[in-house]
Amino acid sequence: MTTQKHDNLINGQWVAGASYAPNINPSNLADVIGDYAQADAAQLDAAVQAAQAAFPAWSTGNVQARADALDKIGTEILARREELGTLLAREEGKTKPEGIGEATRAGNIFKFFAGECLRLSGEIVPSVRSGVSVEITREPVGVVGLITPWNFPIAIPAWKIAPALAYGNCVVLKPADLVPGCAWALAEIISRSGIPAGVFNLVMGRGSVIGDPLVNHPGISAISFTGSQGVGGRIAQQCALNLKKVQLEMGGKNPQVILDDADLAQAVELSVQSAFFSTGQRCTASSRLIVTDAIYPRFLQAMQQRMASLKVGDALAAGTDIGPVSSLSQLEQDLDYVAIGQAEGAVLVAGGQRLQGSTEGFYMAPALLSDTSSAMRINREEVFGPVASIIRVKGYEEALAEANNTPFGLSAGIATSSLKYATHFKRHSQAGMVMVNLPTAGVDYHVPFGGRKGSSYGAREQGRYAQEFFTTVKTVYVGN
Ligand code: UN1
Repeated sequence: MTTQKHDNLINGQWVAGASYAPNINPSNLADVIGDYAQADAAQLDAAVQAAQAAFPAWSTGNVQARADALDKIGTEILARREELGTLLAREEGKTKPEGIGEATRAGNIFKFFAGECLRLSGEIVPSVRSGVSVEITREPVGVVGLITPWNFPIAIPAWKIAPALAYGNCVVLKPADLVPGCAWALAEIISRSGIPAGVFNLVMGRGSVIGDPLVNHPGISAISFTGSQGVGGRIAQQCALNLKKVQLEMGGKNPQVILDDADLAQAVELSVQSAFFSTGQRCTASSRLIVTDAIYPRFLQAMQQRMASLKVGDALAAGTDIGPVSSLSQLEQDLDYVAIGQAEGAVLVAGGQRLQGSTEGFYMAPALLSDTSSAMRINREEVFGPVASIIRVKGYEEALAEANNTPFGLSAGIATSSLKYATHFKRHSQAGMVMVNLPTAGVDYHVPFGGRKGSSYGAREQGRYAQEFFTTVKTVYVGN
């Protein structure tokens, strides 16, 4: 079988990789999507140099041209959302409707930042000295390195690339090795958008080969990373040593509180959606369901019933609720954590096994563990799969304490009909995003995204707040 070769984009040219790696469909391991270039450190260096050379003209260039290019990219993504969403489902394993939803989000992000090109503003303030005025402006940071994860193969590249370009930076994108297909498709769209050669560069390959050279390259001014806490911590150290700006979005162990006065059907639906849809592979997934005493038996039973009706299968098949896990190593990690939870004393009340599909793939029945406590590893470490645990509590105060009893702090949800508890939770949850009667996962694209504690480091992503990271402030004093 011959597969199409996909090259890196460096200085406006498609450049063959030092080697190629196959991109394999996790729903059907016999389906090879294509071969994708694997860059070496020399190619990475060429990409950074191209971006450096493009920076002076791009960063001071016409903002209408910038806005037009981003708008064109967004328009094409939206027009091709079905095709791109299908590619996404095929390479990552989320369902086709989820893939199309993500492609739509990516298109909308480019449209939003097309508008932001024209809205960047500063301040003019009086000086404390007579005859002097002060201007505060924002300027691009330089060449930014963007390192994106495998679980959102088009939305996360979009939400880093679009603000980077809108605010006048040049980009070197290193997408996750596991899912280069959507990043390549996005790069191909960008390459025809009118953006000058070298402003945007795609360098595919393994983190172990080009990750360190990217982070440590003297031509890179800032790194924006989404991925694991372990890798994020190392990147932060390297950036600190090199005095680079850094933004990290890492894991979550997000609580979903369910109070006695919650609407049961709604609580079950939002728990299933956050814990298991997208195969639980979201940093915003609800992995800890914190349930108060009186509703607990009804909630548990309704969850088991709802989970029994979930259809796990081929991501591209109509009617699939939950696609496969994205890789074998992730599937092994998910199954390991189910066993770790049970060894710690948790009771497996639904799913938790590998499933056979009609094709060979990484299928797993979503797992629910009951009788867990916050001290257990299953409640302290991010699993990143379709695995959730229940923590039973007496009432709201204990629920809030358990929700905050975690090294992470990305998203937190509460299901309640009480204005009093909802209001208290909004203020006292130690998370960057709080959801009232909504799933912890699935966020808007035009408002800040990010967390506290071990979940995030540096400035927020998304919306207008993205300018904190992708610009640097200049204070100008003008004498008369
Ligand atoms: C969402 O829940 O809509 O990697 C987005 C992640 C997050 C994105 C979640 N950065 O899962």
